[in-house]
Amino acid sequence: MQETMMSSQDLMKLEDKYGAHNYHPLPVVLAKGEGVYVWDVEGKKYYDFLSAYSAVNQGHCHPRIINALNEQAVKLTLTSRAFYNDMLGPYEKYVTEYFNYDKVLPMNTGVEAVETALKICRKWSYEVKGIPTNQAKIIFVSGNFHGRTMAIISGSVDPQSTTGFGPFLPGIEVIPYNDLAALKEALEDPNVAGFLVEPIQGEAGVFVPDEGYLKSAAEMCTAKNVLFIADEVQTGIARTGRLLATCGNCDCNNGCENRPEIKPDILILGKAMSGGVFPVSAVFANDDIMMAIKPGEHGSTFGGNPLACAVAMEALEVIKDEELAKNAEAMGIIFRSRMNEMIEKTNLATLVRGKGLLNAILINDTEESTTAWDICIKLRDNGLLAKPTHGNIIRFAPPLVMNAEQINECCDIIEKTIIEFEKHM
Ligand code: IF1
Repeated sequence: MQETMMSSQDLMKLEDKYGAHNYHPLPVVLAKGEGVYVWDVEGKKYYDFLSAYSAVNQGHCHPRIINALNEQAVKLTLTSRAFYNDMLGPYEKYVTEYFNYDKVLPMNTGVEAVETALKICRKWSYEVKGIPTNQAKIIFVSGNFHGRTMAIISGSVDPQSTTGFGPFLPGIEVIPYNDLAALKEALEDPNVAGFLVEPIQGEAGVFVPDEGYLKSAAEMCTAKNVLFIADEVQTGIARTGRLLATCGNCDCNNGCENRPEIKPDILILGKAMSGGVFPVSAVFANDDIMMAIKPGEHGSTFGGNPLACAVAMEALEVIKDEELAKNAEAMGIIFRSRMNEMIEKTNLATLVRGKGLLNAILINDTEESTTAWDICIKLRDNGLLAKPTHGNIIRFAPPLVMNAEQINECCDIIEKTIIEFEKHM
């Protein structure tokens, strides 16, 4: 196809005319990515501080991952699961050892993996726990984001996710996040099968729960024979400064300094499983749970395809070889320290929070204001791309390959932009 020479404006018009209006992107049109950088069609260079919502943890177009993609792409890309292939078994062995589970059910997108986890949980609850058929309940927490499908939005409390899409899936109960008393009460119901939670709530605005919340929640679930289901689609794969935000007993030698806290009964991963090169997601569980799913009861055309297997194994090797969990931890400490220094100099930013390189700052204005958005437009002009989550919260999540010099330069850009912005308010 002829190399496009269209301008950003022309390309935005094409999307407006021919594409569904299900997004409101920041007005910038990207054409190239490499490591922590992206370039727009006019050739302007930016730091990427969104990483495609933590899918590009290894950096844009990581050469090793692209090479794995290219090598496999000319051999065999897709067989469906109607037949075996020479990549899936080795991949399944690799990732189950990497994350320390008996089995994996390979899918493609994050929401498919969350749906898969809910189905495994329900099936286990009828066949193993003994909940009466069609009575299983799964607990979600308020402020969650697990994707956009009908079952998943049935557990959402965000009007933007739910308005106009009912009726919703029964058997879902929503309790407050970071509230052990609420969980304790909910777990009194003998028909509860599972508890689904993000270790840090990304979309809600990078909400880090109280120290000990996850561990206590997992213990309470175990005591009631309820499955603790961790959605690490966004927090996993080294993003929060350790391999997993729940840091299961993985003994994965991934350079994790932190001792294991909890091991989810069901672990959900996506996004950076492939380094942003190909849709790869996965659901992990031990045999006593995973074997509740029998042949023909669940699957996907592309789930576990040879291309996904090749890309994901290399993407996870990169995480280990480049010690990206450790780097995310170290760069995150610099970032939050610099943001706290900035907060001293401005009334416009009031708080920085996060773990590793999943952080956010609170803008001192109402949720309804456009201030956070307007600041992101100025950040774009100054060569850094970020986007507000809800209203007045800006998420900052660069690729984990960022070094100290780059993170400091980015903090300079953020500080300069916010202080300049405040002067002209
Ligand atoms: C969009 C949000 C982030 C996720 C967690 C499952 C999924 C996601 C914790 C589903 C996906 C993406 C979806 C993407 C924007 C982004 C997002 F703003 F939507 F909420 F990151 F916070 N669990 N999050 O964060 O994975 O099916 O998308 O692969 O919808 O624009 P998916």
